[in-house]
Amino acid sequence: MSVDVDALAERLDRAQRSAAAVRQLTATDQLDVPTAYRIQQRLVHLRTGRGERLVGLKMGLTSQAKMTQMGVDQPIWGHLTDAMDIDDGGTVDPGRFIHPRVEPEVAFLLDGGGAPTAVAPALEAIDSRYAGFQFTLPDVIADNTSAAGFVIGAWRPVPVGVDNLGVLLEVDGRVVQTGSTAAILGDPRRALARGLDQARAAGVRPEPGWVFLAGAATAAAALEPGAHVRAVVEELGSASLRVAGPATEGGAP
Ligand code: OOG
Ligand code: MG
Repeated sequence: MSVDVDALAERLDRAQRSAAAVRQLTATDQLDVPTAYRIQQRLVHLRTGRGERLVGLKMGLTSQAKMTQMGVDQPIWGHLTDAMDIDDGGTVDPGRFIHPRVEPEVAFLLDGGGAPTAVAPALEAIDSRYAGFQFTLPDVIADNTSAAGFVIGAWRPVPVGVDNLGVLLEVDGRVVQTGSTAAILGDPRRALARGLDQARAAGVRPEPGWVFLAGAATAAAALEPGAHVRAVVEELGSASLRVAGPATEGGAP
């Protein structure tokens, strides 16, 4: 299989930077999973080459709800950089995204060995670089698992069990998704173990202070201009963000 890994990574990188969707890579190139991860590595390398810093890893498609929503049936892993970091309660500019969605997550804080030292409720903004938010397994792996932004709530010590905590996703104060952390491969810590195994096999070593997103427990919701979004995880608390909207643009009330 002869694939121009650099050219495909550059295409996805341009799509992200210009917030303009592209066709699925698999529309023109035959990609297997290992090649797709090589494209992702190259894509992340382009970002770090511009000064972005790696700050963590993520799992995706670790719940049945997400696999069903996206029509892809295998967990995947990706990279988080500091450019994706959104303050808890912060406001994001929708102009940086193509067709963003948001989902509730559980985040772990890692020590150098990859062991979790703390846990937090989190939100992930995902934004497929593919038209129609549609992709095959190799496409979404190459696209760094649609990673676009993340919000981490307050860290707290990891409780004995994080495997059966209720999860809510609220948009403008209305609950739009409900679930349980049990939906994340049975236990978010399993997603952590699986993600770290896969990352290490690819030569990625977690650094102390890295964040790990275990994957959404529920389907994602559209992230609309002006929206206020909150994830609530039982026992852990909440994380929120606001999208700048037409009502607040240009300093209007
Ligand atoms: C792929 C990323 C999935 C999750 O938590 O399941 C993901 C996508 O749905 O675009 O981040
Ligand atoms: Mg996610």
